[in-house]
Amino acid sequence: MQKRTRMAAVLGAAALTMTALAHPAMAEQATTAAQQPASRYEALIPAPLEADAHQGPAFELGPHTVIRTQRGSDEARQVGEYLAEQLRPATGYPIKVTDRAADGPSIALLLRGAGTRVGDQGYRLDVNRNEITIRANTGDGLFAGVQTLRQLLPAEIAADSPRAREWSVPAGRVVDAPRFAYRAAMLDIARHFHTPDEIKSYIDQIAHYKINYLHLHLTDDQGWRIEIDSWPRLAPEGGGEGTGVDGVGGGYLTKEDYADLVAYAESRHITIVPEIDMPGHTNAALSVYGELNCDGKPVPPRTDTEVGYSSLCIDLDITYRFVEDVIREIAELTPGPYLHIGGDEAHATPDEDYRAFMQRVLPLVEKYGKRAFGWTEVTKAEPPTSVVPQFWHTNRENASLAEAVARGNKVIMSPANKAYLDMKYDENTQLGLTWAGYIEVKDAYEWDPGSHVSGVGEDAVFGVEAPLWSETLRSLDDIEFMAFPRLPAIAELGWSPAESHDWESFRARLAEEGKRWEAEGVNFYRSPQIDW
Ligand code: TNX
Repeated sequence: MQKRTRMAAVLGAAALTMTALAHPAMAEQATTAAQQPASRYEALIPAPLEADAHQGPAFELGPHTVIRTQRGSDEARQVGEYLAEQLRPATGYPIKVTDRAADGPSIALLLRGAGTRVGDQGYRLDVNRNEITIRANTGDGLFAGVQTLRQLLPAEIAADSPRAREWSVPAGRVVDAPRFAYRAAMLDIARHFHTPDEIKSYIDQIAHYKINYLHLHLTDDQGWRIEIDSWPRLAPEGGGEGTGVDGVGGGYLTKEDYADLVAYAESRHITIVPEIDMPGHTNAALSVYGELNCDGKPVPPRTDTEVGYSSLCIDLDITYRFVEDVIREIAELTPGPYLHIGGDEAHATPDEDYRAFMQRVLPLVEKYGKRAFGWTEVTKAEPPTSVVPQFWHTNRENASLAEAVARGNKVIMSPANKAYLDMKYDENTQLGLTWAGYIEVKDAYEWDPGSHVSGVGEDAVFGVEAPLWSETLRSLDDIEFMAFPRLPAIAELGWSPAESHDWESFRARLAEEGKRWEAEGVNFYRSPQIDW
């Protein structure tokens, strides 16, 4: 059977269900059977552009398997080393990486012959008995292909110690490329600090779903979490012990920590987008440096979860010296092209002041070589078209955003009632908030970024992002519980073709993915919507 596409699997499932209806005795068994993807090519998350399982023998990963990377390419070599690291613990095999011809069974990572269809982030993967070949035009594409390959292996490949079993990859082919170039997760390390190790672990997790940006929310009312040399008390005092929600979220990133995170993310083909939220959400800074307040006096630090009460002082010159220093230092530390300046919920800043502030600050981002992102409200300042508003509201109409799009701005889609990973799943969820409603897995999955907000069509979508705010989150376990399985839903909306969108298919694939999370020890929410 050459052409076993996902569509065929869906039709197959429908046929099975119809048979079950005709024979009630079969119903229970058939429902379970319909849940099983027909092959691992139909279990991929995010769903690829095209995938076919082929008849014929599988590739068997064995003790002599080597990874052969594009001769002379450091990038391919690094992806090869990464893949070897993923395969060694569970198999116990040495998995050598070489750029020479290999005589044994090999996994080839090549930067030629991929074709133009896969673009600069996609890949082509071919599996037969003798060889697995991933071809791409870039290292990013090879890395994406490697994530697919990890999912084609048995779930136990995610275990961290040797498992005695066979490691086969069924024969087949994938041709893949993303719907949107920007696919992100956001982590709030201001409300509760999360350590570099926790952030790295999250980076590893999100990379598996072909997320390619991590937005770090570095500053807020309850904490300032990044060292700034020209304002040296900001981080140690604004991010020290006793800061954070309920006073138990202290900690901050030194510049070395941040640079190390940037490099780690890069090794996972993820670009960091730093956010310094302003002019609201600034109580931490205002509590450390009295001179930033209109009356010159520091405000008391806050550890509650109120929003919208703080504002930088719009009329003071020192405000712009402060903002420029921070933007300059963050831009210098950040190789990625984007810098997020927040701008949300500035309820304590009158509209006219807000516009004046943004009109002075947006050019500073450009001055230091970065493209500015801002939350939806940034559109109130009628920003230049290079500025990317991030839609977070729950309403599907937003006049100011639609006007920005009409002027030419592109938009990041993260509607709070769909994409916010910090909303509770249901009334029984211990962690999380409820202001945007409960978000079960199906709610997170069932929306279309290309038509969600009126006036914001597919062409106006810059990308998709899943924010995780951490008012209620402390540990990595907490982060994982809220992110899985909803993060993969948002990742699929960012990567997979709109035509492939299918809840029944997605929930069946998630059930398979649950086995991987179990093997890996990921703390995920066992949603009753999924037949785990
Ligand atoms: C709203 S959405 C916020 C954050 C909160 C979040 C909690 C947005 C841009 N601002 O300050 O942490 O809700 O869900």
